[in-house]
Amino acid sequence: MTRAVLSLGSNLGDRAGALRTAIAALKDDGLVARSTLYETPPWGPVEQGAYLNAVVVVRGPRDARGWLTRAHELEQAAGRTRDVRWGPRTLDVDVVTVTDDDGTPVLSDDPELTLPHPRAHERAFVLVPWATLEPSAVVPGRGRVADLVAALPREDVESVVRWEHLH
Ligand code: PH2
Ligand code: MG
Ligand code: MG
Repeated sequence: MTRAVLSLGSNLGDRAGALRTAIAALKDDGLVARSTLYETPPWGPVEQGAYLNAVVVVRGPRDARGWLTRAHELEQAAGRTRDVRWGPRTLDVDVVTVTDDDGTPVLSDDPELTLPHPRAHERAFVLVPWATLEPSAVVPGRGRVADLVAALPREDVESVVRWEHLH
């Protein structure tokens, strides 16, 4: 068994519907915890609309590669087409960390599945929702989630706004 942290994002079409459908589907995969939905400004070089983001924790019999396969299945089910890097998408599911049952982090420098996710430790749209679920979780080589949030620029943290309770 492994435990995985997944980051979900959408900024095209029915954003909340895409996230909720994916989270519901993950109940069959050992969903342990899910954050609420957050609205977040688009990060990166591409001009695009605001995202809804969420983070989930799952635990199940898959290995790291198996979680990536599951992530891609969920993206496909949401009608994802692979287009511009960092561009708008109906659903993006990224594997952030994977941990063995004895607590050993899975590390990978495979370009198709880098673990831990190479940018998660500096993205408020991952860290802020994650910190609500497991603030003491560690991004291997980077530190505790709560400490990583505390190290972010304040405007980054404030730009990640709880969305679900408003809708
Ligand atoms: N994902 C990206 C690019 N930029 N910005 C936000 N706010 N949230 C995302 O999930 C996101 C992004 C590429 O995967
Ligand atoms: Mg992504
Ligand atoms: Mg992705």
